[in-house]
Amino acid sequence: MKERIEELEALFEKALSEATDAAALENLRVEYLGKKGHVAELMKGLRDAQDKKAAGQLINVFKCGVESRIEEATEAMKQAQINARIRNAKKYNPTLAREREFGSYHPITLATREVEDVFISMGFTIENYNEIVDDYQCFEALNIPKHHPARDMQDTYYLDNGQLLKTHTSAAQNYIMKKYGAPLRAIFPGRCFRNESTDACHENTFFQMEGMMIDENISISNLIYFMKTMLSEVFKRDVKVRLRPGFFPFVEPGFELDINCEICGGEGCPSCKNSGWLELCPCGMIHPNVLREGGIDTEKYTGFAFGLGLTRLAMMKYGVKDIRDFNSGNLKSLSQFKSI
Ligand code: FA5
Repeated sequence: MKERIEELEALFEKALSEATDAAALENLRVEYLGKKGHVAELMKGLRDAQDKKAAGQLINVFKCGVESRIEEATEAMKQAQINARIRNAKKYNPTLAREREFGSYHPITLATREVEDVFISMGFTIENYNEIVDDYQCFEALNIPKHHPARDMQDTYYLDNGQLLKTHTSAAQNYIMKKYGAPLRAIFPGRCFRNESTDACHENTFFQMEGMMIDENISISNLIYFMKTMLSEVFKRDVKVRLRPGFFPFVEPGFELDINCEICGGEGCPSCKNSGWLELCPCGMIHPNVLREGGIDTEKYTGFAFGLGLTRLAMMKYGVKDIRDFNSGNLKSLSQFKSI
């Protein structure tokens, strides 16, 4: 009996060391402790043993040993599984927030800030104005009465109450003149809306930056000086521009300031409608009717105004071929501007 138990103990230890999962342990339990297992077989042999008491004690010690070894192995296996799960689980990383990709400024925001910095350094204030305005602000106060043909160039979206989405930042001119009076130097960036078909250089929603300077003895040379300074500071390189006569009812005289297309170098491409030039910043001397409507003494003061196409400026500055990319929400293309 003793030899048989020692033999079974050795076999059991070997099998136990080879058991790698719960199923193998269960098989071992059945093999040794089950109804037809080795312990039951030993108990049967007890009948023939000479010293039944001693043999019974040996079987009992063996049985308890098997039970506790299987229990220990089961516990160890459970613990190993838990440890493996912890090891393989994604670890909490307290520095993760710092490793994450940060968002980036939209290129139009970057361009706006650059232009703002230039004008702030020249004593201009930055003003804000509504996107929803009324007919008076957008047109009538700007010397564009009802049925004036100039309205055709700026169709927009009308609300049921007669208000409209502003077509140009000039819509704030009257409000700002009335707010500050003369003398004044102000710029006011803003989103504009036009009901028109889109192409590589036209959007139905785009940004402009209006600028106004009103003081005594303001002339076209002041206007040209500020436009030149702004462009050289923003582009930080020589850019070719041209000034030509332009008509806007709220300035007299009026000019179109075009930039040589930075995409094709003036050869002609879809970004400049194949003309080699892009209308960028119309400007002019503020019409006396507009000054008067804003409460400015036209005997004493004159002024200039400009309407910079901020979205087009961003196109030219960053080499964006299609204006529609700016509103596309394409993070892949927009996020590359973060380091600029
Ligand atoms: C105006 O909006 C005038 N208010 C500008 C002005 C202000 C003139 C003060 C004189 C004095 P215009 O419609 O041309 O003008 O627009 C001005 C600029 O905005 C254009 O040169 C262009 O750069 C930009 N712009 C106009 N329409 C669009 C459009 N659909 N998509 C993108 N940019 C546009």
